[in-house]
Amino acid sequence: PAAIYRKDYTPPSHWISTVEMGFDLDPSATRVATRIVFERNHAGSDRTLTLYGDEVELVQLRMNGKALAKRAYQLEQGVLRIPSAPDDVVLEIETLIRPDRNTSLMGLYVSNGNFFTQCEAEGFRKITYFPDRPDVMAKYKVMLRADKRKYPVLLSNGNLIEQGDLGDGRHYALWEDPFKKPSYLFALVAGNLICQEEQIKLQSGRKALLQVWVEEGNLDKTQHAMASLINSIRWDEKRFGLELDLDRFMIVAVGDFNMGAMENKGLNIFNTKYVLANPRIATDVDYANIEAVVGHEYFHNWTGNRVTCRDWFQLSLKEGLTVFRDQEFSADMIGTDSGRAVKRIDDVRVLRQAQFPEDAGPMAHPVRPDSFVEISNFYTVTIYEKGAEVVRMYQTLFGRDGFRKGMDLYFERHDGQAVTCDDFRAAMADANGRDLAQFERWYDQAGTPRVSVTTRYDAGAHTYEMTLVQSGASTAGQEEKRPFLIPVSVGLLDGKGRDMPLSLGDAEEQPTTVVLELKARSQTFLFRNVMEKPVPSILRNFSAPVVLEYDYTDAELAFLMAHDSDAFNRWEAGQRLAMRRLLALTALSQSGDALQVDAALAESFSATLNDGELDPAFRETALNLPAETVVAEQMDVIDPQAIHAARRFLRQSLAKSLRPSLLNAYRDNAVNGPYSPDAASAGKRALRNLSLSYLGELDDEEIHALMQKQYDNANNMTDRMTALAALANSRAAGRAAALARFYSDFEQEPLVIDKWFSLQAMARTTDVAAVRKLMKHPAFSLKNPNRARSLIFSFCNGNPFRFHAIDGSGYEFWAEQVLALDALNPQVAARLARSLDRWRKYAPALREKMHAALKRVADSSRLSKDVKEVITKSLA
Ligand code: HT7
Ligand code: ZN
Repeated sequence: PAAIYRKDYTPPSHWISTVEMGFDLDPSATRVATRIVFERNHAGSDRTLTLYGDEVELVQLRMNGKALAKRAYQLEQGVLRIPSAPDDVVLEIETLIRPDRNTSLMGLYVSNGNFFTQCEAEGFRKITYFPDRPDVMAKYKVMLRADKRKYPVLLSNGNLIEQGDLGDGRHYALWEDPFKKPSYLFALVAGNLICQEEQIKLQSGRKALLQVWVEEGNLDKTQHAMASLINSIRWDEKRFGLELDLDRFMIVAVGDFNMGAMENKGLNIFNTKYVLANPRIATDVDYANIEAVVGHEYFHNWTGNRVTCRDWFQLSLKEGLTVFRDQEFSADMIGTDSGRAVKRIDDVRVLRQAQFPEDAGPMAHPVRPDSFVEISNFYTVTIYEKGAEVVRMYQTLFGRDGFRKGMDLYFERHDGQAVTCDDFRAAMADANGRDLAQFERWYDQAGTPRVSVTTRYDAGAHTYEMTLVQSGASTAGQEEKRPFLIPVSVGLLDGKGRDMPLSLGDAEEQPTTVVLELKARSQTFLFRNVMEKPVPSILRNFSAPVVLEYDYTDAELAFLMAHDSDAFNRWEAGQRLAMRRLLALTALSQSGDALQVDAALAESFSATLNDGELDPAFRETALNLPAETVVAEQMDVIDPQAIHAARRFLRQSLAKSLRPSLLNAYRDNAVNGPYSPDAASAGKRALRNLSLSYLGELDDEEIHALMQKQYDNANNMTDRMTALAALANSRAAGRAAALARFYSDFEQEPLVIDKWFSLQAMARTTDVAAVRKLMKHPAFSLKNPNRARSLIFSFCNGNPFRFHAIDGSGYEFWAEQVLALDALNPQVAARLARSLDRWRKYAPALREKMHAALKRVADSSRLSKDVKEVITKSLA
């Protein structure tokens, strides 16, 4: 399949003023009548009207009132072209589709007997022929007709204008969206659903109706999503002055969904995973994720819907910005400084665990890609998470107020438009009176930059020199990287661990943190009046998405871990220390030498664990060792077995030496009373459960009893799941019984059964044979993305020790599943196809077997373009 290039963008030949659609909903034969009013775009390059269709049967096509003769248009490979179209065109199109056979979950499909749509990025063309591109915006009026008994609820975007009976057991609903939107924001839902609703008063005094729609039986799980929606609305009013522009805002939950959720105008459609929660079924992390995703989709109403993307290369314009907004929202909802830091750490963890490897692998692409084959493959951690870091850097450079000014100008200039990342950057630059030309490179250049720092203290002159050198590794198609503008936030600690007041340049103020702007490849900054040799705290709060290299001694890291006022760097110091030990242990494991660890790390960890001044949530995150996949990225040649052995050994050693403290932390952090997912309670549970998980490494009877007791007495899913995971990874006698009991207790809760599969898929004892056995379980289905992710993805991505079995059985399994999934759902298959991205970095014996598995997939004659793009790039 051919690639599409950003440089080839041309404006559309025609704009659209209105779209009217009529749906006769039937699972096996849905008729869609569409009337589109076009007007010529005089800036367009030619007069050829171009519409796209995908697996739709074209029943009728009329132009300006007359049936269009076959010779008046061309229909080739899903592209319908009407050459020399008049300036004013009214097209009437009738299509026929089969939602019940739609397993791709794009366009109109059926899930558990109800109808749902997913149109981003290019799903609308699976409903009708249309100029399905984001810069063509239009007002929609939509008539839905369906059997009233089976589909009592009929929803679409905007306002409900009219509804009634049709007299033949069918009924109708007419919806009108007052706002112009691109086709990717179109949505309809029809089915047997019920809702929780609330009326709220907006900042301006206007009223809005909020609804959360779910299947019957789930109404006891909508409270948290509703509360999160209200909090999101309030937050956007307060932080950005942005108000809900509709009278009605709906969220609908669906069990079959390719991603997390979708921001369709006024009718957000969500994966059930990000809506349904109550203490019985949801963990603290689920509660936090629901809040973040509800916020994310709501925030898209302005950053994505009111101002949208000109073309899909600009995807990060809405996604990076909206992730940044949801990160800030979640941090503000926690409220405390320490809570904010833990949230920041969690976000950076995701970036390092998923985005850094992507940026160093065969799918590396800039935040604004230059080309793609299949746009669905570009909903990546680079577009989302690195994109959010790029947006965050504006805030780091200009402060919250400067950032807000930039946002205000962006909306003032572009409300109702489809624009580019350049437009966003221009608004930030102009609002703050800055030239941000160099900043464009963050959008254009792939790869994670490295910043190497050296320092020199002059005791006589009381000066401290800090030299920063940036470099970027080459990525596919980009050999040489030009220097970025990198904000590097820095503090200096004195011998007692206090922040020094900083004198830099001619500035009179003496802040304790400064943001150095690194623009050249190499730059030296001079701090004056530095009365003693400091310990530098560099890249505070992770001020830029870079790898920082500084030659800290172990003692300096332990010092920063104990004293840095910047909580992020305090955590970072501990991670660096732990990473050093893990890499050394991995090397020992590879050479067959006895594994040993010195007492220093245990001492630092013990100090953190026992420091009652520190928030439990922070202590938990500080004591969590870098993940095996993060360690892997630090190695030239990845050896998953050695990494696993090293990490396990370190966890066991820490558990042995910290046993009494871990038991104390376990006891002291019990949360009594009814369950609440608030950050303080969740933090205590997190530390308590981390303690249990460390203690679990000891695998002795006393600890088995502790796990079992926690499992038996848990009043919430966080504690229950942690106890079950600990049991599943142990030799405890109650292991099998607990797994069986969990299943029978939650058989009726699909989201909990997903957890049950996932926990087993990631257990140390689960090999490929065990996964194959679990696939035969009656509750398993490849068709449901959540279920496929819970077992297959969890194994391939979350159990590196077993997935990378030296006999290559994991890779054979992977190839089989990619092919099986591809026949059902190419998008989900393409995600799984990414699991072998980094094959070239592995030890030769594994690498060859991975290559064979990749070839096996590549050689299949029926690959979707989604999977083909991933595999082709991996093998290139
Ligand atoms: N903007 C939404 C993207 C999305 C999507 C993309 C491809 C295929 C299915 C999809 N479902 C949702 C999600 C978001 O970022 O809010
Ligand atoms: Zn989004």
